[in-house]
Amino acid sequence: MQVVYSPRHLAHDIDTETFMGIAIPANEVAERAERIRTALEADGGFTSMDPTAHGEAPITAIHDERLVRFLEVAWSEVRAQAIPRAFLSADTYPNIAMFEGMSPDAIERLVREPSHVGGRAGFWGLDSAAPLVAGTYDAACAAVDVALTTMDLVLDGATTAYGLCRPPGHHAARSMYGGYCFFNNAAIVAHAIATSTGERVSILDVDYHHGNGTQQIFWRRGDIRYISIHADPARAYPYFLGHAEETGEGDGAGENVNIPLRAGATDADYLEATDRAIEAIGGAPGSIVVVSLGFDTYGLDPIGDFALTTSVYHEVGRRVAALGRRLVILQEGGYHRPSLGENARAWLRGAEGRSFEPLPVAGFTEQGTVV
Ligand code: Q9C
Ligand code: ZN
Repeated sequence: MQVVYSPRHLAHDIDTETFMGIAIPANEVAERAERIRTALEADGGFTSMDPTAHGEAPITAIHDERLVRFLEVAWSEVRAQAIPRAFLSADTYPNIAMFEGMSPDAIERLVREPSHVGGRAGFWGLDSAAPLVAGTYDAACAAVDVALTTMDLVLDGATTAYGLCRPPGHHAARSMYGGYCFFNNAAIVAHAIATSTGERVSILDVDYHHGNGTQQIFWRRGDIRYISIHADPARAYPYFLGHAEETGEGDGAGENVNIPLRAGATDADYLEATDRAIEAIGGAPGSIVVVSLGFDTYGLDPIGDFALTTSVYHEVGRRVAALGRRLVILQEGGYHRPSLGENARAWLRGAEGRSFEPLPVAGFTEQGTVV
């Protein structure tokens, strides 16, 4: 399988995020992508290539151009406004209750983007967990190029291809970044496929978290079906979207399929959910599926609460590929660094119908014992 990778992700050089008012060690770090790259190289069955530049048009086809401009200048504004921080995190977010009683028209006329960069980050941001640094914009643009180059491989005839996107994308909505995501790599690709082929496209999101951004972007669209398996938002980020009752509206009615799972979900629970998701994909025409691939469903993930093992990723990859559709597979989350490479190898080998034999990882076994 071809793997698309760019070292430009290293520019999004993060070591701290904010969580409920305090600074904690960052989860979404460069080591994640490097672990996966190294494991796929060691496998021998994967060929790595650089992305090609696709320009800004595919991004602004999905995102508000003003969000793109904010992300482009945010770090220089932090410096220009002499804000003494190692990364940008918002001051104030516009909670919808702030505007209660105002008409949509009044909100549209009167509420505006502030000039203070802490206010601007609140205007465009979802949460304080997406630290923005000097190289974030360039890395986010590179992740989109990685995703679109992976798409090109599949449009040119590959059955499967994998884009090692970093930063991830599925929490980014049309006019919002957040949840470690800046541009929605999978949504940009799904839209580009639908536009260039005229076919319907399905997105299968198997990250632990609900992809609120992808759901928002395609909520009213009949040409792109979004199917997500994730932690119930009652207990997990992004908290306010991801319920089973969210099924889409207008042309998109019935095209949004959310499958929330309980804490402690096992391999068996996950395979059952996978079969439901596969059935939902099979119910829509089209020959290409975009996979938002996350490994924060793993039992040892520091921010998830599922109990999955490496072997189930092989089986999920196998079942998804058995649909007989071509797969554009894009990396989203997954924060237990020692297991990321093996979990990616397992999933991708499954998707190619190949067997999976675990390779040793220094200092780590699946049970968590240091050897
Ligand atoms: N204690 C993705 O997996 N909340 N994003 C973190 C940490 C934000 C996850 C809380 C989680 C965002 C792409
Ligand atoms: Zn996630």
